[in-house]
Amino acid sequence: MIFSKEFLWGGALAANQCEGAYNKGGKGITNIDLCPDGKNRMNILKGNIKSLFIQQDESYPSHEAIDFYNRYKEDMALFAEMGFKCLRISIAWARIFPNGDDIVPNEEGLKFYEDLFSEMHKHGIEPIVTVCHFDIPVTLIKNYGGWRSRELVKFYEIYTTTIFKRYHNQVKYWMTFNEINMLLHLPFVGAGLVFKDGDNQMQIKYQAAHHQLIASAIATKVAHRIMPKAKIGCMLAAGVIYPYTCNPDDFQKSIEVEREDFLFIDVQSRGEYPGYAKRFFKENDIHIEMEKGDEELLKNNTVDYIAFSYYSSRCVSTDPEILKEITSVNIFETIKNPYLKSSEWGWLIDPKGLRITCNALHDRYQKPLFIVENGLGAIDKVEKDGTINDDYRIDYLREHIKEMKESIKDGVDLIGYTSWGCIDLVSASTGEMEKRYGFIYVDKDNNGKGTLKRSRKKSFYWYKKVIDSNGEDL
Ligand code: BGP
Repeated sequence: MIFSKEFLWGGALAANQCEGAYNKGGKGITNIDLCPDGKNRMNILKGNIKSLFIQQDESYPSHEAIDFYNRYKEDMALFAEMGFKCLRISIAWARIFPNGDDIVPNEEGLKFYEDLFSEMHKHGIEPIVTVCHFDIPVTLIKNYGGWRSRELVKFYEIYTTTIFKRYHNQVKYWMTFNEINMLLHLPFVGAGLVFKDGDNQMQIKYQAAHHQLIASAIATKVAHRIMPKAKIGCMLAAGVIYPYTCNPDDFQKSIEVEREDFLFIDVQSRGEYPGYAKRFFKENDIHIEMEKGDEELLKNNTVDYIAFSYYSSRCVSTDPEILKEITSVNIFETIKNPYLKSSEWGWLIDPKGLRITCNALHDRYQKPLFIVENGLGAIDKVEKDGTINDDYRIDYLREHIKEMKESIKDGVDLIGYTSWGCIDLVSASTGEMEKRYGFIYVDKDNNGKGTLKRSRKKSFYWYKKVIDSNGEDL
């Protein structure tokens, strides 16, 4: 048996992509509630187009999503049927503090997650909780400029302290920010940043990143005080970066690109900005404004485990001719790797890259690792008899789990695996419903039409078998 008896098998969701009920239960509006589907979406996610009010002629996928808010009991029963040991969810900040800067939390929101956690425990499912998975109360963006303002540190501290106190008996595993490095690529999503012409975007992004890193360290400190047994993790959008050739310039570039992401985790796990970051800031005229005590705070409050998402590897080159071949995986740019196939959305499929990524993170941080997102976004076809034969998804997951085994044999301390979108949900990048990741199909299309009925795909039965056999029967 390669996986330990305690290995946490499960699935992962995010509030803004599954809950819906965007204005119910006292919840406030968030940045994600203002990201419509359609042609402007990507520029809004990047902070290049400002979208701070709901427009009547737009449609917003997060508003209904898959209505998990009202249907979670039914969904939990299905997760339990698959044998889930854990479920990763996120708390919507705006359900707890609708504006973000409210004095008193919203009891209805607090109660919602308390009931959700009780329902999980009823089924023996351990909650794995992301404190902030992209959604930020929009008032914090309108009145403070999102994470560019240091004031958000205080609001985040009040929010996290509130939920840690309320759920300390129900939740042991926490993550402070989902894919913290996403802030560099989708700044409106990752940090509520909207840019004006002439803004020094790099300066604003790295200052916002510093605020999040400080907020994360404070939350880690508070969590350890309130819940001595809790485990607090950081969360990285990960994936090995290959040099396109053995030209040393290509290799050096791969290191530099990888460090853009590692920078965040180096701070959260090792407790300080690495030397390469200082050089990068200096050479790019970036000045991080720090307060007295920031360095000690970072040093003394590092995370307990490293969580990460892995969908794909990337490949970089310094050759202008090769650079013409650029495509994108997730929202990252990459050279098309001739050794790899890609998904219907062009994301490169690289199971071995997962083993390489696990080993790199293990070698670098020597802390437990948790794969909290992995999966294949694909179009599923419902057959006349109602079956959904998603063998492509099973193949993808099987090959990745095989490589997880290899990494455990390599000595990596892997504590769990939650595949992304274990029930179909809204795509973060495109807003589509038909980019599906789930073991459970949700009857809803890209136009928002459908009954929202849930049904089991072929992969549902396969994953149940995987969990039953603790990863032996793939
Ligand atoms: C990650 C996010 C998730 C999720 C996933 C898949 O970056 O943490 O929220 O959505 O990517 O991406 P997409 O939904 O765009 O297919």
